[in-house]
Amino acid sequence: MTMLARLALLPLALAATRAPPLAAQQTPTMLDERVKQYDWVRPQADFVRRTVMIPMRDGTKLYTVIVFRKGTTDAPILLTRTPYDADASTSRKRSQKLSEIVRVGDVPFVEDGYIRVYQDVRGQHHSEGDYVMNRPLRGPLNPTKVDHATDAYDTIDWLVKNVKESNGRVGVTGVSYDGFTTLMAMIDPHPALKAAVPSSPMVDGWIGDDWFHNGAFRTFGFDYDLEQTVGKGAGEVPKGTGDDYAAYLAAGSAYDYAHAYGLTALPVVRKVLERPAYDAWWQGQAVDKLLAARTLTVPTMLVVGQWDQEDSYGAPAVYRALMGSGRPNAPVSLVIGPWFHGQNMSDGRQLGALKFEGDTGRQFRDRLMKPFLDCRLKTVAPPPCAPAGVFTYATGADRWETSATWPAGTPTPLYLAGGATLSWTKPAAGSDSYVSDPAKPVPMLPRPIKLSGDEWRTWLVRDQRFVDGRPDVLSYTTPVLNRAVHIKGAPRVDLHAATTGRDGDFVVKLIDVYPEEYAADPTMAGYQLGVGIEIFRGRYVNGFATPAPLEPGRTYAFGWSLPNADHVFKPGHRIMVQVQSSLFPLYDRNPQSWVPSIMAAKPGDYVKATQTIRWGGDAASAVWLPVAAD
Ligand code: PG9
Repeated sequence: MTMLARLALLPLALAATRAPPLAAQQTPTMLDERVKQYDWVRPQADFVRRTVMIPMRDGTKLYTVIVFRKGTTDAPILLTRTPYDADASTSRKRSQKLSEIVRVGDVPFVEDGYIRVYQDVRGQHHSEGDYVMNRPLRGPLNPTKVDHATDAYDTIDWLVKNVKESNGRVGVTGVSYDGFTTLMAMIDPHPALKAAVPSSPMVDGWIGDDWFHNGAFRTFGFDYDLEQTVGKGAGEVPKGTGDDYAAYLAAGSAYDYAHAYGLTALPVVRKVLERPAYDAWWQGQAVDKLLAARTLTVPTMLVVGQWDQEDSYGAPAVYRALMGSGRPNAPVSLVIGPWFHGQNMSDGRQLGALKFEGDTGRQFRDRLMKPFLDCRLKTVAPPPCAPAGVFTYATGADRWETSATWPAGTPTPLYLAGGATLSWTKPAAGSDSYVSDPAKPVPMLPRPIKLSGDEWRTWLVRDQRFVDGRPDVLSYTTPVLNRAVHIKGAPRVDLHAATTGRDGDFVVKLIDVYPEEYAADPTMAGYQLGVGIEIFRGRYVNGFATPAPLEPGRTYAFGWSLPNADHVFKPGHRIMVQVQSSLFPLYDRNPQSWVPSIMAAKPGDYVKATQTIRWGGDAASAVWLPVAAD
């Protein structure tokens, strides 16, 4: 053995002769095999993935992930600011292929040389700072100097100055909360912001987006609050795996439920429970109102799903606000597709039992979203920009349509009438009644109910025959249609109703009834497809900011809109309107006695009430359908 080899063995030899320390003699240890750092992006990857902490104007640094194909230069940036984990948004799979690490909806963009950027919003995941749900615009509701508008501005400024592969032009996009941050970026925007595509944005959480609909509280938000403010994985209220209907009914009021599961410890839960009416706090956050008060400078494509179970209100409301002044200063388009919440950015071939002509999500991205962005963000051979418009998928007819304005139909009354019928002409006066019992609320789905996963995504298109035979659900139906009825807009409910209670909810469903014989797809024979379902909390009949008890026996004219739709009721089908007084457990139960806040009702407050729906004569309940002149 050479001298060198012997020297190399010397330490081992010495160690063998040295008596180990006493502790080692008693507690043998092994090598801790955990590794602190592993970079899953390998040199052979076909993409670049950078993570940076971008400083905001107040010094807070926001974690930002930048991905693009290797070799990219002079490229547009597409930015999303999210509370849903920027890292996860850019590592769908741990892969060395760009098309596998980004989300399905992002593939066409990164494949065509876009720089895709995701950023954790202030206070979430790897970003610094405080997290405030839907952080209001700086001003009366936010005393600080920072909000999502300033954070977007500072982020865009840093990106165009520090990402050398950028061409200096930025688009923002996102779904739901990310649609909200997209809209906020349009307020006092950075000059490099050239286009915005807000999808299913949270716009007005009280009137028609996540927290309430027309004043009726949505219990779905409790799980979300936990996930967003306690931390990832905490997102399920620990109510067990049983029927959500039973769990909420057993708990009592929304406050009782929140208290039972410790949710009142969450500031965001307390904020909502303390504000049942549409007060200045809610009104001050309505993004459509914020945008209507400003001059739009960023070309915008608003997107929503016709069966969006979370934020069906926001995009059409912003469209109305931006178009309200006649012609906005920048192009504004609206897209309504046959989708659940956010499905425009994933597979759009099917929704529940409904099958469409191809992948409508991909069609939207390829034919509408990408051309809208390309023409404004690319500097190398950008295509010409198409005119703004309203692009809707006509369900029932299964075709894309373009309209110059929206709504694109003429309000046409479909009157409730005697014999559980619907009539295009005003009938003679009459009425129907039912007993609404808060102890037996009308379920939103067949039980057992789970307000999560696919059941949650598709509940709006579920066959409504499961409520057949319930005495507290009134159904009114047309004869079989001998011509198509095509609606393009938001049907308007005009319900003349009285209650023996001091308060009451009313739910109206507009339903497409398929023929009992349906050779095209026998599984759809007799299907009762909800085209629009919406609730109205009766105490707000005089105004959302001024709740008041109802006078027992007095007939009120309750008015509200159903979600926007482009739908064709085909010949051979029938139109049905259902009326009921609960939709549980998505909406908390109305006790039907008068209480200051329904969310804090006590067990003794819940009383049965007889609801009387009047039709014809001078109390002609109707659904005003936006009928298109096909
Ligand atoms: N629409 C989602 C949501 C927000 C708030 C409560 C419940 C759901 C979202 O913004 O992601």
